[in-house]
Amino acid sequence: MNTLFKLPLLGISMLGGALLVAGCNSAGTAATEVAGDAPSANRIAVQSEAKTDAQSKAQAQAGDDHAGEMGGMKMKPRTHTTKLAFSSNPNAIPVGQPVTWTLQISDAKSGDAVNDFEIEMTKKMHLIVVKNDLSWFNHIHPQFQGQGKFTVTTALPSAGTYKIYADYTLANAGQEVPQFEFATAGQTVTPAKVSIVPDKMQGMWLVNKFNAHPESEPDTKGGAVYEVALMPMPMPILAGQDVMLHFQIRDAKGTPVKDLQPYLGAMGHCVILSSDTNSYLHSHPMSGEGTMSHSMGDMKGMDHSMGDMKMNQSGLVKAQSGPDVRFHTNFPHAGLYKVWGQFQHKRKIITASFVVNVAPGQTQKSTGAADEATPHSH
Ligand SMILES: [Cu+2]
Repeated sequence: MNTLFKLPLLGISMLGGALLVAGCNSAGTAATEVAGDAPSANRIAVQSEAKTDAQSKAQAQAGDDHAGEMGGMKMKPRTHTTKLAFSSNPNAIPVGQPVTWTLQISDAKSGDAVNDFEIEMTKKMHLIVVKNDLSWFNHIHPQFQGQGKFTVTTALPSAGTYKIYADYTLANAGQEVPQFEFATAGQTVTPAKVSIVPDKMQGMWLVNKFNAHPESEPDTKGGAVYEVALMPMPMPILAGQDVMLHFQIRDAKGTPVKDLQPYLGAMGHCVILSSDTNSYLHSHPMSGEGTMSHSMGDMKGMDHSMGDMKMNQSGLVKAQSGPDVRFHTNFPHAGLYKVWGQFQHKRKIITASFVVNVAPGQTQKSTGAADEATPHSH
């Protein structure tokens, strides 16, 4: 696994570059791209040309079950970089009403539509939508319409600034996650005032309760209550070091749920954002290999296949399991992060969120840019 740390570092230094542009298409909806020269009032795009190093590591580690493919993807030369143009109809997005969003992906240099999307976790695009104070989260799947175009119809719960992370993998360029900010109707894009506080440990665990909801409808009330526990290992979490995020899904009374259903081809999904909203990590459950190298007492009797993916050739998971689902990740910087784990039970989605504090790693320097230029191998 150490070899993963020696891979070229791409991307995170590019996250800081925000470019603004507005344009109009013939349908009367405004489109905003990540590259261009005219500023826009309520649209801000932040292009991440490549995944962060931490993402590479998290993905590679999470991808042990198809390590050859993941390894090959990492080494693949980047033949092109894409840009995202976001538009909506209507252009001013009213709160609480379904609006159709269009995400146009094109080659950053030529402007040509990009079409070589690979299917990752059953989808060509995973779109994470957050309010930019990290108080609200959604995970939706725009439909590919051809010619680089994706559309999705979705609603936003309250007025303010939202940020999207369009997570896709290209056959000829690997994974890219352009970010984009926009405001709801009548609002202007305002910088995030994220005031998250770390969840308190209860012994080894962070424990919160959540209501299950229909897929991609986080605001639908009335779902069953679940208790979800998260044990980060080791504690404290250190920047630049591998960490395991061990989730345990329990019912409202605290009884472990042993019949979790696969969700999007995995036993769970874990999305992590830094409190400045710029660092995006998306992790999939660990494979069986090496996952029991830590032997916590509370894991006694745990089936070794729990939380592990058993892929068939079409990449779909067959197993049903629970209550434990474990992810490997690696936080790039010290600071606060919000973690969302998503799991499926009885055809409803449990979105469990926690705030964790990441302490400086041993090799971490004080300047952000330098951190990313220096691989942390211990
Ligand atoms: Cu997804």
